[in-house]
Amino acid sequence: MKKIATIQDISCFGKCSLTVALPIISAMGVETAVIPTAVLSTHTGGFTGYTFRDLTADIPEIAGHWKRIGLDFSGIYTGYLGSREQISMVSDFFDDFGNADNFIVVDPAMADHGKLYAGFDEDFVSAMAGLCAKADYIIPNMTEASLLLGIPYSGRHDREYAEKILVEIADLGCRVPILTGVDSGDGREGAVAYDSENSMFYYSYREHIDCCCHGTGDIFASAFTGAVVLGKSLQQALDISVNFTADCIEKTFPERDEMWYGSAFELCIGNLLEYMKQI
Ligand code: PXL
Repeated sequence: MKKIATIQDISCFGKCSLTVALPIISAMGVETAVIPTAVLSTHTGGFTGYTFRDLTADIPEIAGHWKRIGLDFSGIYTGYLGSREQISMVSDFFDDFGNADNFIVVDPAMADHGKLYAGFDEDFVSAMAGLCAKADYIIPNMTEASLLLGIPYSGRHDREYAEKILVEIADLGCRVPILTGVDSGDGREGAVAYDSENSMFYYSYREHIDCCCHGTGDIFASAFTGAVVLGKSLQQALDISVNFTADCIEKTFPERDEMWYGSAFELCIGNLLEYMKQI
């Protein structure tokens, strides 16, 4: 059975990071080993007064034990990280567990809609850029991509701009950057990837839905990582994760007042498994 190690926080309520990655990747039939970086009572988007238990000291302890018992993984996937210290530990984890037969996905989850998430600053952004340089795949949104490049967030989301940004991000060191939230120009929205090894772009779009739910970046990255581990090509993995994410947003749309904190991804897991068969 294939195994993925994923390193991110547990937001106990709010559906993101590990509470999204674990069910989605497991449902795909991939064993999911987790290193929780922190336990929060809720995620930080839209809630106030949340608790935050820092688990930084546990990261090298867990990794050290895993090393001693000889674990290895087909994929390593990181999401929201709480501090520069955690980024540096995750970077060590990549050195210890990354190899020629597996791959690393970094979702630089730190910003959206032109703004950094609460608690992050420029130093955090530059540490995250260093981590991205070690990854095979990174999955920023436009805000995160602008931060990684040190350019202002322009609000532009079109394909031409996405291609330009992707080439510049690849120059930072990552093999395949993937931008989410790209506007196709004909009423659709999706993701564009750039494989810097063959200089090819890959596109996948679905009809634009005028609803934005928290945690969709985590849904996309989880499905993408699971699909690549299971042997899907870059184009297939993009199509699977774009369609699954769009389904989740569509399902949430009628319930958006009640579901303002997350998406109804649970109702779409069957669709994901169908896409895995069909695509
Ligand atoms: O979905 C990204 C994410 C993950 N974890 C925590 C967050 C966020 C986004 O706000 O606050 C704790």
